[in-house]
Amino acid sequence: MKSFETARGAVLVFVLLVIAMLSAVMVETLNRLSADSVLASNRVNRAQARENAETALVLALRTLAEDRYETANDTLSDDWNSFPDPDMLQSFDINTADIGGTITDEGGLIPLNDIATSEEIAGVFIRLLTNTPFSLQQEKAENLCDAIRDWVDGNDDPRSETSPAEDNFYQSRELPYHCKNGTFDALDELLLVRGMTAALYFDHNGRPGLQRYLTIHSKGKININTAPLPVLAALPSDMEGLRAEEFAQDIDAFRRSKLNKDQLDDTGWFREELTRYADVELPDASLTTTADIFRLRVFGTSGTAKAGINVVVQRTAKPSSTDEDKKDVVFTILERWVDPIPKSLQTSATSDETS
Ligand SMILES: [Ca+2]
Ligand SMILES: [Ca+2]
Repeated sequence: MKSFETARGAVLVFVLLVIAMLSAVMVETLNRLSADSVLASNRVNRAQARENAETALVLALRTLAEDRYETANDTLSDDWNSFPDPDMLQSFDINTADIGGTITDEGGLIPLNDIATSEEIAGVFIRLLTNTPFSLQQEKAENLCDAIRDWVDGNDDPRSETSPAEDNFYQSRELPYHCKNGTFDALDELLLVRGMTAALYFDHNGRPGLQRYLTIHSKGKININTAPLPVLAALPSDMEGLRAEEFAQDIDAFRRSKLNKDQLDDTGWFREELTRYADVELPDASLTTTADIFRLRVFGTSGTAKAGINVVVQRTAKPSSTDEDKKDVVFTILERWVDPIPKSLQTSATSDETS
């Protein structure tokens, strides 16, 4: 009897062991299954987020296409500056939480390559450097401007005696490289130029970086209707410090009002509208009130996934050859990159200057 009970006890222990092992296997399997399904749902979310970002891009281009024939000027009260329009999203049955982004006019920025060839643009650049928030000494600002001109010009004669920036200088560095003697192909190239530091170029201790105010895409002219405040303040050649800042704020307040949009067609509009600035000296030949190159920073979300696309496009009007009333717009992509969006670029240069 006793041996029977012992045997039964042994069987029971064995069965319990088997059940315990099976449960462990099942728990393990279940864990793996749920991990797999989390992975799968993450993958689905990421793909959906990317698709939403592409949708955002299409809607941004549509917004710019519709704007092209609306008015003769391009200003901050245009629809593209408040992208995405909730009504447009609703008409396409798109959830406002799924897409977003900003559209900014590259033409509001200082065209980097023109610093080398235009006295007017070079003057604006130097004033940008000496005004707040950069507050560089005049000599340092002029040397940096000279170094940019030497970087682009085809010769090896340095413009500055105290801070020469031609091939001899770059060849004598610890890691030598050549002076380009050609135009900038990318904004980051500026980091190779004598006098340019990472602290000046990138956002630093809460101060926006110089890169926010320069462009290689737009050429020759600055749009006075969309230029960020520090660029506006750098326009007058007869103002500096607080007066220049006040000028920029007054211009900005006027140009942002939808009521004033029709007054912003001519580059000298403020001379009539804000008569206290009637005699201000501006680089008139280097100003414009229209835009044709835009930076689109759009994103899509799905669950916890987020995907971003950054594109610079040139907008060209192309009237239809067959139907006079039909007006087409052609977009040429000048630059495009996808995730990850550097944090420093996630807010636009024009919208964060209002404080
Ligand atoms: Ca040169
Ligand atoms: Ca030179």
